[in-house]
Amino acid sequence: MNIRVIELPLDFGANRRGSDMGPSAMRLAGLKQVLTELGHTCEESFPGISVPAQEFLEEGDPQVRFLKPIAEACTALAERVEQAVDAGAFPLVLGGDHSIAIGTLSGLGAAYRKRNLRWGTLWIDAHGDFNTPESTPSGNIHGMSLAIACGYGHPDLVNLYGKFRKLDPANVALVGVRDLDPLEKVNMREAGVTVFTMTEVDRLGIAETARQLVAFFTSRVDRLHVSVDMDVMDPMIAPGVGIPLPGGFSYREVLLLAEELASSGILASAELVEVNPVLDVRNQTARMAVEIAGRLLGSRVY
Ligand code: DIR
Ligand code: MN
Ligand code: MN
Ligand code: MN
Repeated sequence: MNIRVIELPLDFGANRRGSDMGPSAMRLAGLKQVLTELGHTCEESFPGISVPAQEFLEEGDPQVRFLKPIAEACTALAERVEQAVDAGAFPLVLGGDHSIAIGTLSGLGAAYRKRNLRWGTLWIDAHGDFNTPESTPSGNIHGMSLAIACGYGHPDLVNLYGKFRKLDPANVALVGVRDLDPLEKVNMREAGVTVFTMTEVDRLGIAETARQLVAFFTSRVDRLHVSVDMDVMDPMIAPGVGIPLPGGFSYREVLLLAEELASSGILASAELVEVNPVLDVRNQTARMAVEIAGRLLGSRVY
């Protein structure tokens, strides 16, 4: 496969700074080597997307902090993601905080719409990222990105890269969820997304959860995108994230899930976000992210 790595070093969407260094940390953790050893060709999207320094920007509306620079960067990302799909490549997007998914999902939405393909997204995250400017307790856009792609939120972001709904919430599943805001839950129920909370994962076990997720997507879409927020992991393994939350995926659980998704036959793009080297211990969160990418792209023990 030809994998196109697209980096967006942007950390305006969250409160804690430093996830802008995520792409560099994942490169350092050997991403390119892992992918090429699997037999893939690996190209970088060049030139990279440049992001202004946060210190010199106005925060703007406190309910949608840094709306303007995030919209600009996400528009540039959407173009690159669409071009990658057009070129027949597998877009692998590296963040950055999770607000960058607005760009990724917009680019995918545009690319699949013109091909008349059904597509879905698996959101692997401790959070729902389903807030709107009305429901958000923080004003942080990384807590809104999935809602935006499904058509709920600030019009400048919902209509970014075209006035159409980028992603059908009926084709969205979340897994690993263990922290939702009160009104965010209401938004999610209204939209009708499918949720596997961490409690559900505990009940079913990871093998059955993965089986049900693969069945969900293969029965309804032609193409699957996977968005991995590293805070889904247990902080023991991945401490380098903005909001470490106890009770996350174990090392083995996430790799099994990634392998099963890879075997689904419909996985067509992926995204790794919220790696924060400033908060990390010896780059282990980036190394975990690279292992996940490897399994998603075909790495197997035997
Ligand atoms: C919280 C935290 N739900 C918010 N969200 C996220 O600010 O909207 N943390 N996404 O990673
Ligand atoms: Mn997230
Ligand atoms: Mn986040
Ligand atoms: Mn999260």
